[in-house]
Parts: sequence; structure tokens; C-alpha cells
Amino acid sequence: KFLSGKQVAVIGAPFNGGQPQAGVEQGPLRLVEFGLANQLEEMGYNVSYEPNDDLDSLKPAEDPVVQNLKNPKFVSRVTQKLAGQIEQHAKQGEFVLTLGGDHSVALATVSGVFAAHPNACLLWIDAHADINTPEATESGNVHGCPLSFLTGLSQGHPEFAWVKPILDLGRLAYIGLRDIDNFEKKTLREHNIMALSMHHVDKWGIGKCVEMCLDRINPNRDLPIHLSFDVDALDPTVAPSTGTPVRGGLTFREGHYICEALAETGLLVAADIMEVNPSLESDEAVFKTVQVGCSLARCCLGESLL
Ligand code: NNH
Ligand code: MN
Ligand code: MN
Ligand code: MN
Repeated sequence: KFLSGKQVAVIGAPFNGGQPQAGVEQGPLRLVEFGLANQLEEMGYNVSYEPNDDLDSLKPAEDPVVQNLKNPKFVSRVTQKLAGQIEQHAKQGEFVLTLGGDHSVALATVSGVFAAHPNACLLWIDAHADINTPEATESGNVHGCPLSFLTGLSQGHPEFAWVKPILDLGRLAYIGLRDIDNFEKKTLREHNIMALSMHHVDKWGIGKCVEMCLDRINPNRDLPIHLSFDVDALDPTVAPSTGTPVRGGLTFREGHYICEALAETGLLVAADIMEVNPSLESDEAVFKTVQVGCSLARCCLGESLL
């Protein structure tokens, strides 16, 4: 009921500046070459594709560390540009599917989607919490920080002044966590954020976990939902080609279940498939990772609903 038709805007975000490993910028192209856009068309969607393969033109000549963050200018320029594009598509009532790229791109997706759907909620599927502040980050990589800006926990970084704190902490939930920094743990606890780790998935099962998250962030099932899926939430045997794999992750089915259950609500308005890095691991590993990225995206759009 938040979308106007069967229109999907696929936004390529070929960007690696939020973390140190090259290759993740090839994620979007590989997912599209694998046939994702065609697959969505076969499902009855009208698909537009914005490859954004000109992002390098936004790279500044110099980009020194500011308040511990690496490449702050480049990350900021790229994500601000993508945010505007995503906002436009979302405001037309299109489903926005963003293909990363590293997870700093969520600065763009969440900013853009929430500009169009201000009362939306966000489900963050990740091994990591990505809620470090510039002061707290141990790595200086912006892909570990987007949620601190989006929720207003980080304020006053000169490069990211454009990022509005549009996400209420009560509208954020996590599934799949298993590698969290101390500051992040403290933050999740202090703000009583709905954070389910792999321990909870083992204990309650994925069905109950998704239900518990929605009960908290979307209790009447009447708010738009944005899903941000970092493929490192999946077990490395399922999605090996990603920059920071962590053992003990979601199974193939658990990952897909999340996407299917959200599609089933009829409330999903946007999805991000992030951190696919086709330059890591073997050809077979890359194939697996790209294939699972595509099938997660299709499930978000209802592929497996009967
Ligand atoms: N928490 C670490 C950091 O701040 C790791 C983040 N890496 C991720 N996040 N892949 O999803 O850098
Ligand atoms: Mn456009
Ligand atoms: Mn992430
Ligand atoms: Mn991660």
C-alpha cells in the first residue's frame, strides 16, 4: 500500500570507500550481469537500472582522516548523491533495490528511503552492528558507522552534516549479530535497541526472531519497512566473497526466510544487498555469493510467495 505499482528502481552503488578492500565496488555489476534485472522482469516487475558507474569523478584529490574517519569527503559526496537519487525513486512509489558496494552506502539508502517514507522502520541484517561513532570506531572505516549518523548518535562531523538523524532508535532492529565492538554493545544495551544475535536465532528460530523484531519496530504492521542486508550476516560457507566474513552465521534458508517474511507483510518498500566482493575467494565462492545475493533480492520482491 506504500508502493504505486510494480516498479523497481535498481540502484547500483559501486563504491568501496567505506572500508579498505578493493573489489566490493564490482558487486553491483556482477549481480546485474548474473541476470538480476531480467529475473525481476520475469517476475512481472518494470525495472529501471541506475549503474552509477561515474562515482570515481566524486573522488577528491585529497581526503585526509577527519575525526578518525577514513575517506570522509569521498564517502560523504558519494552517499549524498545516491541519497538524492534514491529519495526521488522512493517518492514515486517505486520499490528501491540498492546493490552495494560497502555498507557505508546505507547512509544513502536510509536517508533516501526515510525522506520518502518518514515513518518507516529498518531491519538491519548483519554480523556487525555498524553503529560506531567517529570517536569510538576502532577501524576508522565508515561502513562500521552509518547507523550512528542516521540515528543522531553521531553529530558534528563536518563532512556528514548533510545526514539527518531520521531514524528513531525504536524503529531499528537487528538479526544475525556476532562480531560487535565494545562501544556498540554498550550502545545497543543503553538504548534498548532490538538486537538479535546468532544466539537468539539458535534459541528461538528465525521465524520467531523476525516476528519479535516486527512486534517491536512495527507493532501494528502498518509502517513501511526498509531491509538492509549485509551478506556477511550469512555464514561464510553460504556467502564467502565478502570483506569481513565471520563464522557461525545465518544459513541459506534463514537468510531467505527473512526476505520472504518481509515480502509477505506487503510493507517492504526498499532493500539493500551489500558487501558482495567478487574479488575475494575462488570463482566458485564468488558464484555462490553473487547467486545468493540475487536470490535474496528476488525473495524481497515476493519470488517465493505462493
Ligand atoms: N565493527 C567493525 C568496524 O567498525 C567492523 C565493521 N565491518 C562490517 N560491518 N563489515 O558490517 O569497522
Ligand atoms: Mn532516476
Ligand atoms: Mn554492514
Ligand atoms: Mn557486516
